[in-house]
Amino acid sequence: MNQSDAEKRVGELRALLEQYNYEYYVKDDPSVDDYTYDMLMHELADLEREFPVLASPDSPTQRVGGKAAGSFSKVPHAVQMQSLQDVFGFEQVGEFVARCRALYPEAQFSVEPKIDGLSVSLEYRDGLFTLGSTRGDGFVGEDVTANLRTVRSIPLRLREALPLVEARGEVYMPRERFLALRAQQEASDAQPFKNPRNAAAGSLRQKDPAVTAQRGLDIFIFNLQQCEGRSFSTHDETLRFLEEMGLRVIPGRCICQSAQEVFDAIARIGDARQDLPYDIDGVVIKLNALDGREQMGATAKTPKWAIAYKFPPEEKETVLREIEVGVGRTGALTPVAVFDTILLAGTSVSRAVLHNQDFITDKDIRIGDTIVVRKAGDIIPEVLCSRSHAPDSVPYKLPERCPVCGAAAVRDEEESVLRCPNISCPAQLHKQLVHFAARDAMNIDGLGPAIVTALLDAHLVEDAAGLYRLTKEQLLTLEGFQERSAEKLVQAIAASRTMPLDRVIYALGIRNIGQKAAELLCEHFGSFEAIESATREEIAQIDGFGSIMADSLYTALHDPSVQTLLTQLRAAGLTMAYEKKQRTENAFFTGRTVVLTGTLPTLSRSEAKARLEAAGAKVSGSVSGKTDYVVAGESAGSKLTKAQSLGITVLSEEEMLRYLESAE
Ligand code: 0OX
Repeated sequence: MNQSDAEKRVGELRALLEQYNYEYYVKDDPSVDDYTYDMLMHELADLEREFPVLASPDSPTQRVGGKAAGSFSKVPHAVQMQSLQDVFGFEQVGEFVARCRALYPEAQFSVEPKIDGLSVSLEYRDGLFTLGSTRGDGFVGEDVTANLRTVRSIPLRLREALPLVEARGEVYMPRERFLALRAQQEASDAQPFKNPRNAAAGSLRQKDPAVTAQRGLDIFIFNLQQCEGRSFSTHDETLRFLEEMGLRVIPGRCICQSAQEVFDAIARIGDARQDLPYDIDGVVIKLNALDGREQMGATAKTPKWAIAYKFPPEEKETVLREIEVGVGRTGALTPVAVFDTILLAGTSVSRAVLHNQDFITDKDIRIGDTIVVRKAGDIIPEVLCSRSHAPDSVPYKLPERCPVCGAAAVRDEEESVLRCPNISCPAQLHKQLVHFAARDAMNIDGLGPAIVTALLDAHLVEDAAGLYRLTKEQLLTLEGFQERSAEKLVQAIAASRTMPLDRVIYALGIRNIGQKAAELLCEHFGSFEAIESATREEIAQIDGFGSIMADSLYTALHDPSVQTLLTQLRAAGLTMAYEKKQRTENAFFTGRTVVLTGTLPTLSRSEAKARLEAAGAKVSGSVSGKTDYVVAGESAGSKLTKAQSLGITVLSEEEMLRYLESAE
């Protein structure tokens, strides 16, 4: 074939493949089978290889053509990507309708499902897909073009080559793809994504577009951000235009006039929710007239011409098969409901904590009951109530004895918790040792739950002090240990002898004494001897300590078994020295409140926290108006969304490290 014939055929093939792609991914109505599609794709790829001058970035062969990027560059949005104001009741929806109607008595509304994914902008110049970006803070996002090109329902070329079209949509992961990905992650011991939204966000932020391509992401378009070469008067017209251009526009929307019509549309979308192959978390109601957008105006982050009605937390019925009783680190016996697996708020759940006997008795939850389980977004699932008892069922009573060691359980009246009082209970010991070795405690690398089980089963250790007597030869008797791994563990244990005092106190796993409390204690008393001889009252006077914490600590330190352990730990060579934390002033972080969320690429949560605190930041667990920065990693969920909706600056780990280093 000569070049001019090839050029002609390449043009035909591209047009055909674009059409088939559109039918398959956008219209969900293919006219050819996969085999024919693949044959044509191969023919095109072969021709492009043979005639490299014919290659083009918008060719259907080039979806996964982009390079793996080191990081995503920032892109300013020409038109702000606003977020929506959430409302939770029909009353507020009615008020919104009334506000619009005050300006436009004939106002019409576009009522659309609210896709639970992440918002992106797609920019087309002269008909070609030139830039795809995340929302970021609404003003500046990240360039994820290479990854978005792999999303098959995003056309690389629009049907008409207008100078500029910028469309906004929601990238999401269909539920089935999410479940398959999760199963795969669980099988390979990778940290699984919690829900389809996190999975979509994580997949879109992959460094390698080839990985994104495999994740099966999809998109629905819901807004025209800007357009040169056409003008419109309603939102509905813009969506129809975007559809004509070949984009996959949000389905299931309708135009309503009265408040009642809007309520009915919300109810209809809510009823159909279960049957959709993707998650929606509410309904968006928008004023249809575009000139009304300017009239109504906006707050700093949200338009006044649209609102999001959020669905109440999802609830489902299931059958309670069993109540498992777990033994916690401090001996608390915790009942856990084990029920037939259900899909709730996008995640499959089969367990929920039942807290204590009072919780079970109040709700009269019995084994075999049909129960109602509820889950809202990332919130932990909970058993709401029992709907009906199975025939012959009896009220459930927690066991009187520890299910692991058989010791008679005692009731801690203050906390209405049942406890195993035996501090040598294997279940408690296991959790204590895992806690002792944890990264944020004694940081003994390589001493995880499985090895602790092996050590306890082989009776090689009986308490934390025993770890320091372990020899390489003893470890070699355990399955899975080799010379190198045994040596490494012995070294890691030895290295932990010089851990600062606050880490040792935290590692003891005393009830109510967390990392912060241990630090406060050390800062206040300066040495272990001073802490040991302090009275209950002296401890309670520490700023940040309450009487419960003081009681807990005092009781533990005067418990003969804890005292023996401490004596043995000292005999084992633990230095238990207090190191005053060096605080470096940092222009960026000192005095700021920072929230960490998601999995950071290189640092553990506790390492990141320590670095931030050393720079004078306060690290908090929840996002609020007081938060200055949110540092977000992979699979960041509701905290990130909340930060974005509050307009809080979101940093990547890389940025956090850069700011830490620049001022250290
Ligand atoms: C969605 C969705 C999100 C566009 C500009 C302000 C309102 N998640 O499905 N946002 C919007 O509209 C925004 N519509 C939607 N359907």
